Amino acid sequence: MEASNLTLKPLCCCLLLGLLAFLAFSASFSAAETHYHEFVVQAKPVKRLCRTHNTITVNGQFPGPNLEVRNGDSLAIKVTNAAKYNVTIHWHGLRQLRNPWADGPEYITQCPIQPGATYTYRFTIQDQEGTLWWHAHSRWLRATVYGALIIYPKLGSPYPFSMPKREVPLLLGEWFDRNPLDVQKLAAFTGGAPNASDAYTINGQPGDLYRCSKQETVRIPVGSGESILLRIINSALNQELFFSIANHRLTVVSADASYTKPFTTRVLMIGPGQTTDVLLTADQPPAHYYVAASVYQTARNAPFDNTTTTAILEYKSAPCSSKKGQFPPPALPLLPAFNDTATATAYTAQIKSPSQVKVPTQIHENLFFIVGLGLNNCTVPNNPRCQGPNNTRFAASMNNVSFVFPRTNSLMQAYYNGVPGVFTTDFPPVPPVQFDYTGNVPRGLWTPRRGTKLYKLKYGSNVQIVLQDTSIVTTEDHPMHLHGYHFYVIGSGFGNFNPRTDPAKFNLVDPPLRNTIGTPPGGWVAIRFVADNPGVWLMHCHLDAHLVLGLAMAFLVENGKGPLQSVIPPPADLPRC
Ligand SMILES: *[C@@H]1O[C@H](CO)[C@@H](O)[C@H](O)[C@H]1NC(C)=O
Ligand SMILES: *[C@@H]1O[C@H](CO)[C@@H](O)[C@H](O)[C@H]1NC(C)=O
Ligand SMILES: *[C@@H]1O[C@H](CO)[C@@H](O)[C@H](O)[C@H]1NC(C)=O
Ligand SMILES: *[C@@H]1O[C@H](CO)[C@@H](O)[C@H](O)[C@H]1NC(C)=O
Ligand SMILES: *[C@@H]1O[C@H](CO)[C@@H](O)[C@H](O)[C@H]1NC(C)=O
Ligand SMILES: *[C@@H]1O[C@H](CO)[C@@H](O)[C@H](O)[C@H]1NC(C)=O
Ligand SMILES: *[C@@H]1O[C@H](CO)[C@@H](O)[C@H](O)[C@H]1NC(C)=O
Ligand SMILES: [Cu+2]
Repeated sequence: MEASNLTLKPLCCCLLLGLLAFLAFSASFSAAETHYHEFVVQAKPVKRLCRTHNTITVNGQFPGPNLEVRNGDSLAIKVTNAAKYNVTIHWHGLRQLRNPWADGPEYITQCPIQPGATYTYRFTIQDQEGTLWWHAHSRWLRATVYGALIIYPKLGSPYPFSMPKREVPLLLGEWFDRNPLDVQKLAAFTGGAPNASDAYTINGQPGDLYRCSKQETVRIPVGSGESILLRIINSALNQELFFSIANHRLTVVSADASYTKPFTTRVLMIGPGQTTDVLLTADQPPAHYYVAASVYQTARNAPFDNTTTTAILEYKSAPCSSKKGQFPPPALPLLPAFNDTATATAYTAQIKSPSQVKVPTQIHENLFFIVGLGLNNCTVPNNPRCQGPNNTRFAASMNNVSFVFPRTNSLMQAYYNGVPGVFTTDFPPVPPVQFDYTGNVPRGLWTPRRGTKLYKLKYGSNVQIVLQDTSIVTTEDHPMHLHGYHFYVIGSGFGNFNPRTDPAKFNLVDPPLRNTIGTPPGGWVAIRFVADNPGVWLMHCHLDAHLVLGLAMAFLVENGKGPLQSVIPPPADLPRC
């Protein structure tokens, strides 16, 4: 007995180390009203999957620092670009009321922070609480440049659920065993699909099921009977993910920093850009259990990363049993098949606001946007730049406009300063051609046109958008993200949206409030919001592989007439192109 206890000790010490690391991770909380942070974007050697890559990080950390603030706090984040690439930082899901200057998407609200330059993002959190995140918004840099942005309720204001014993941010990511910008560059050259990632990660670590990764697997300690809050963020570049924890039920309490009617589930589906907070009660026999995420893939005939990332939920009282002094291998949760749209759809449909909400009913702008891929034909055969299907290059569009990012100015700076020639405001409110969007689309309709087109909204107008996926190239779930706003998701369905019958099924009572929502593959989703935040706001697919192909558009929300209804003046240090 004695001897075996001794041999067990070093192993059980690992638990303690894991706990200490976890405490350090979550101890940076401060109740101060203004938070000042320095972000240095810099290359740093990072070893994953047995190889070391010079990785773009913030402050040498991968993932980057998690920020913890309270509703009502102000932030000033001085970003210094010590890397060799242009960069910007986006504060994903923050409304940035009247302050597009702090939003971050490059060439939309600001010019990039060039190597050697700095820019300080200054903003205030107004009436938002929950889990958001920040990430680079320049080409594919967000593959490694991201972190959590956790907003606690104001002091003295409790959660609408019982206080968890502990909170754990879990950032799901994708790791490429090469420079992600090279993967993007190669795809931009060939016109074909970009390479898939080599691993999924949880807080930057692939976990036990990958080569050279076992030592660093993320551990989540928990006491028997304790309740913990997991703040799950899908920061993966190009993949929707299923997420589950062996033997445990999860109670969803918030999504995209809006509280939800609590419901329990064994599996989550979470798209890039989305966040989901879940409560977990450690009510199972003390042991180790795998926390796991794997792909939900809807595009047909596309290669994808079919691996599974894991972390370990470790009960502190788990017996370090067995003769060899090892814990029994943790149980793996059963994850749905990669194409299990039925499970994804049933899960998403359960997300609702906690009680009745004020959905705009009198609609001033009734918009219908088709979203999806396309192909550009090439004339010269066997052109190395045309490695898409049958000598083509992939494209993507909304209402048949493939969005072209300006290069000489940002849209917001051009608008504010009255610089002509950077954009037009003729983005079509409905598809220029009507056809059977999810049927057998004639090949002649597959090629979008290019443009930098904005859609103008009057301040205060009530907007409804139906986002309709198409079957051009492939049907697919596109996680659509709107900057500067959150919106009610009032309905969704498969096939073509029917404007005569589908609105009768809209949920105008307790729809969820979100900032990112997926189009069901070969289906539609309807959203509503009030255009009460002036500025230029990007709406785009949060699969970066699609964003760079042009699956984006932007709204130009005009100033209102009231005193607090105009865009504030830009900060003096706003980067210029
Ligand atoms: C893409 O994948 C192919 C095949 O696995 C590999 O040979 C190539 O090096 C990869 N290149 C990039 C830039 O991702
Ligand atoms: C993905 O991996 C799972 C489990 O490893 C395997 O059963 C399945 O066949 C794979 N699917 C594809 C499409 O490769
Ligand atoms: C999922 O893919 C498998 C092949 O890997 C196929 O047999 C199955 O029918 C597909 N399921 C759905 C719902 O498309
Ligand atoms: C490519 O060409 C083949 C043969 O003509 C055809 O069957 C296939 O549908 C084409 N694929 C696309 C994406 O156009
Ligand atoms: C592209 O090529 C396909 C056949 O390969 C043809 O059907 C289609 O009309 C062409 N599109 C354009 C815009 O030229
Ligand atoms: C998109 O525009 C191009 C060029 O004007 C046209 O050839 C194509 O048919 C259009 N497709 C759709 C879906 O409107
Ligand atoms: C970086 O940004 C500047 C200013 O917009 C631009 O001129 C330059 O081409 C960008 N560099 C790259 C590599 O995109
Ligand atoms: Cu997409």
